[in-house]
Amino acid sequence: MNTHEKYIKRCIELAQNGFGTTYPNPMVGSVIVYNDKIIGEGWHKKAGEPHAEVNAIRSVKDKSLLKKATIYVSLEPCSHFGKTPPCCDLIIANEIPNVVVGTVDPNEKVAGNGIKKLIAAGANVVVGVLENECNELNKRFFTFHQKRRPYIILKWAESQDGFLAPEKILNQERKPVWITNTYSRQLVHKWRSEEQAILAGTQTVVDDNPKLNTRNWSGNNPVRVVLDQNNRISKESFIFDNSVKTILFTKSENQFSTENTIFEVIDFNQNVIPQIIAVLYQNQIQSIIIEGGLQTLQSFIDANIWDEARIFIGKINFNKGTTAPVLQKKTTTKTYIQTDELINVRNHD
Ligand code: AOF
Ligand code: ZN
Repeated sequence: MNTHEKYIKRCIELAQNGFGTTYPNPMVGSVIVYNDKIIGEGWHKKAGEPHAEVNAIRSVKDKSLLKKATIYVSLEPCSHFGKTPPCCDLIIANEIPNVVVGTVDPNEKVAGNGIKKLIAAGANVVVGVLENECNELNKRFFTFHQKRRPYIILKWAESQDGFLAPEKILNQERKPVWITNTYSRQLVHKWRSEEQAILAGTQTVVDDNPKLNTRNWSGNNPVRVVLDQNNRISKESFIFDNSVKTILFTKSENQFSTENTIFEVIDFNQNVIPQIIAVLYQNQIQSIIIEGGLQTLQSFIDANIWDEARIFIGKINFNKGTTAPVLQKKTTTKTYIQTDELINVRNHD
């Protein structure tokens, strides 16, 4: 690891302090170095509050050193007036001669303009240090701006023998059968709290009446997104309890939205996935976790519109039942949550 990488790595560490609080802004970290020593550090904490570079510059005690220093930032310094003024202008005003940038800001309001402005002002600018790591840090923000859709995580649990659910026993009330252990279930609630939205298909909601919240983890509840083409979901279901913002995709127009329950009419004769993600994009949703069933998960896979899959394989065997979704396995990592195997697949298409 060379010197630039060492300091950008520190920027990434600092940026991560903002996990969960910077939305809709990205996580950004910055360090200021003079004579191979860090003389200032900062990170972006919250939208509307100062950017990383501002906090880093403010933290430098002897401001006269800035004229000889290097500022490292995990993301290109901004060039626009948003909720806060441009960071480039502050760097230029403080006459910091060297700027090292992890990666270019995908936000079209910036998108290289910050770098151009710094170069035009005479700074030495290096771009693309630990670029992949800096992109990964803000995978949700990057996907949202570059692909104009949320970052999509597919999640399901399957039995040892590859089933999503056991065979339905006719004329008997169907109770949900747990595939995963309690630790995995809590982890799923943590994951839900990390994304802005959660999606479930009609059948899952009809069968399981899920709450789709984070009750086993302290954290934000994601926006609930539910497909209900023919208004089959009972109004008594938890998803209609108004406790969390809920968006329902339906085909009929005679549904009335309330403050927390919003009906969106889409054309179910067309592919629904692009229509859904367009609405999510309009709602500024940068990430979503898709919690099945089979039809919903498989349709995202078939459309190849997904970024990451998190698959639990439990200890249980069903022998018969609903087959789990089929995924072309790509970059895969495996971990274990007690007895459950957890497979993480990234889609790099
Ligand atoms: C930076 N440093 O620490 C962050 C940046 O509304 P504003 O003023 O907060 O601007 C938000 C945009 O600024 C955001 O969408 C992204 O493009 C950039 N974020 N830029 O120079 C930072 N957080
Ligand atoms: Zn900025």
